[in-house]
Amino acid sequence: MKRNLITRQCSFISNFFLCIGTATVICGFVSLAYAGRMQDLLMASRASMVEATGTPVAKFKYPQWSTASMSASNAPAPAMVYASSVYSSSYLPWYAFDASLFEAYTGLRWASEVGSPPEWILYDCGSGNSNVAKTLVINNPRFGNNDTFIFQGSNDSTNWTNLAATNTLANYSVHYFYNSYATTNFDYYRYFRVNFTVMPDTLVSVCFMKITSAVQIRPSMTSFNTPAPYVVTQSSLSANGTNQGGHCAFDNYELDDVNYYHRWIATNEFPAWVKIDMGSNVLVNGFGIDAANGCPSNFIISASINDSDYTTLVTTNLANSQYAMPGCTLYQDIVTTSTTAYRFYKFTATDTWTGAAAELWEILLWQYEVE
Ligand SMILES: [Ca+2]
Ligand SMILES: [Ca+2]
Repeated sequence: MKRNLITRQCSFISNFFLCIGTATVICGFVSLAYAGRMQDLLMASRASMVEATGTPVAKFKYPQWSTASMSASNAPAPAMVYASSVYSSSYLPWYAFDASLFEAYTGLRWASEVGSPPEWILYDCGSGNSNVAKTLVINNPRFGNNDTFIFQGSNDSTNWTNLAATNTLANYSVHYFYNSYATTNFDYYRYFRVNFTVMPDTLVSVCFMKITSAVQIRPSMTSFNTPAPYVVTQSSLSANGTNQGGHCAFDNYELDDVNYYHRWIATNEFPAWVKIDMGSNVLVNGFGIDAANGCPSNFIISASINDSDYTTLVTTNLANSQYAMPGCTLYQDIVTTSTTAYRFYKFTATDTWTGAAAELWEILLWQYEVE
């Protein structure tokens, strides 16, 4: 059964992505202007995952999987998202899976009705599909202060197995912060849900969720070198405002109420790059990218063991496309087949869609386990 699942996944990927040589051509795109608002985003077709070539081809212990970027409760098929209740038609469950990170205050989110727990939100992989979940990413809610939840899996949507320990989302004063929770159960399930069992505010609200078979392997950086041994450097820094250093691309914040921006923004010179030193060689074969105004159109992800000799892992060249990628306004997964552990990972923009200074709001580092 697992072989069938892998075959299905590979067939899907091969149909969906076009890979040429060691370069990568991004085949998914979003039909939006970078400055579009959330409503515009919802009209967009979603590029949920981009595959990059690399050598050698990895043999992954579990299929490289993450939840789709939903554009409706049942799109893209066969995935479906639903919940125990909704506050109103303005707070639909699939809004939690629409891949927009930086919308916690005004953007689209799922909200439950006002009532008593439990309330839950459910992702269905679709008939005949099942996957392993190793990480749940969920942002703190705008409403739903200190909600306690349990992450669960099921194959009949009736009998549920706990996949991770019970957790509590932090106070919504930091509701733009998003967290990664590792699971301890690696069985295959069709259904995944987050079941809220304690709701001090009597309702729960979630802007962003992502479930994946990868492990998030970097911490939340609170300065350029905290926590050790991680160190973030950059080619240049804009002098505009605070919280725009390179480490802000690795801080798990999109925005906050006080300082607003938590992003890296360079001066208007190219190439512009931000780099993270992991302190030791670590395998990274998946990247989650999110950017906005200065979204790179020409973008390279490279890696090195000595900070001198760099190997290109991902290259995009979409200078002639208005659909700038990667991660332009929407969170986007980029998956590689790299099996090599590197110490330094570098993210270089050689141009942006608008020609404005390069920005990267958030870079997640994923590791899909290799056999
Ligand atoms: Ca959302
Ligand atoms: Ca950030």
